[in-house]
Amino acid sequence: KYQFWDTQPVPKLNEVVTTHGPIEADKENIRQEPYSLPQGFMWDTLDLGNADVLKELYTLLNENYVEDDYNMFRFDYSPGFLRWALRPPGWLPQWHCGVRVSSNRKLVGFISAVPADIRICDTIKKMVEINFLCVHMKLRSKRVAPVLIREITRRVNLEGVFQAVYTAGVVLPKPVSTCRYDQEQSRSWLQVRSSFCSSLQVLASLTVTPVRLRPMERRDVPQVTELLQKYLRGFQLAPSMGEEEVAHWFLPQENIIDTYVVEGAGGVLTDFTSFYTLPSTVMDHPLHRSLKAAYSFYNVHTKTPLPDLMSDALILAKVKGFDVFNALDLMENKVFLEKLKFGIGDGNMQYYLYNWKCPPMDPEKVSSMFL
Ligand code: YNC
Ligand code: MG
Repeated sequence: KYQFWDTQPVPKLNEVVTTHGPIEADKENIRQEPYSLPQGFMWDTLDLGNADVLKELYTLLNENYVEDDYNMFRFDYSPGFLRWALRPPGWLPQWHCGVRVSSNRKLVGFISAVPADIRICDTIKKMVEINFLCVHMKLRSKRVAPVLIREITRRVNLEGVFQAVYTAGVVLPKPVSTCRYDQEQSRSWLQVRSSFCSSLQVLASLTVTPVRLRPMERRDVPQVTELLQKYLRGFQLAPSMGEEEVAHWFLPQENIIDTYVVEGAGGVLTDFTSFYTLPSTVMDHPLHRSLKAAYSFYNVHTKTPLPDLMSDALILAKVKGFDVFNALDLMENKVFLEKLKFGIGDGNMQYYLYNWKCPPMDPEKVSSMFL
């Protein structure tokens, strides 16, 4: 049934997994030559430090990347966001893998890997996160995607890495967990708006009383790292981040990532909340062209109850001009999703591991956020 995926080191869909560990051993000899693309296409490593190249990637994704189930919205990742997402500590240029038309050099395909230490239950593994797989609409259903996946796998294997983590809206062999995503954004938009209305009181008081949250600063990196590491121990699938990674993923950047910390007595940080900016293009709509959406990232609490922390995050997002706030039902999010009257989404986000077997996990045990 799965012509490509049945050849890959992933569990079969109907397989009952009870063990933990790699599916195949690390390879000794890695193929040196790139995989062959169809005639007329060529590989090109994208230099995202070059503004023109970054713009090309932006345009490919803006016109061809993920849409919701009803083809009403398409993600509109900004160039700055893409640079942030694709150049974390340890990034490698050859893992920004593009496909161009040989004759006119038009960019028509892309796949990326970034390094990450991932803990699955009791094992921490050097892995990559695979993201931004995209094939131009005119090139669909021609089996280009499997070539992109094989090629990025080869380039990752060449660096001595043999496991990966990725998410997708589609069901493939075999999800390690299934999270619910609020994909019906127009509905959640209205519902978040009404929950904002009921929060206006709080909003008003926030402007006159000392604000509980303040933007994270560089000096907070050690404390935020410690808070995050401790908190993530409670999950079965989670990244393991040092200070360098935390600085990259959490220090606020305008229109990319927002992180707010709660500072208690003596300068001790007790909680933080973060969300990233990912607008969507509203397709074929005469009035609205773009939906400015915030996506919940990592929220860590030791003192502030999670619903209070998140209600402040919603207010801040509202003040910053976001139309909608989205969250998956993973980690402890269900606690505030219900309380803060989030609309229940009907889309699923599947979490996958490549070349690693482990029993399925409840979304509450998953703490690996994908951009
Ligand atoms: C998908 N999203 O089942 P079978 S998510 C993985 N992820 O294979 P063709 C996918 N595989 O069934 P098209 C997939 N979608 O024969 C489809 N497939 O075994 C499989 N959309 O290939 C599919 N981006 O080229 C089938 O399909 C085979 O032309 C068919 O291209 C697919 O980034 C795609 O949703 C998704 O741009 C590129 O539809 C295209 O349709 C497209 O004939 C819009 O492909 C954008 C979109 C996907 C976002 C993402 C994560 C990707 C993970 C890839 C797997 C990584 C494995 C680990 C590698 C490193 C290992 C190490 C170490
Ligand atoms: Mg294709």
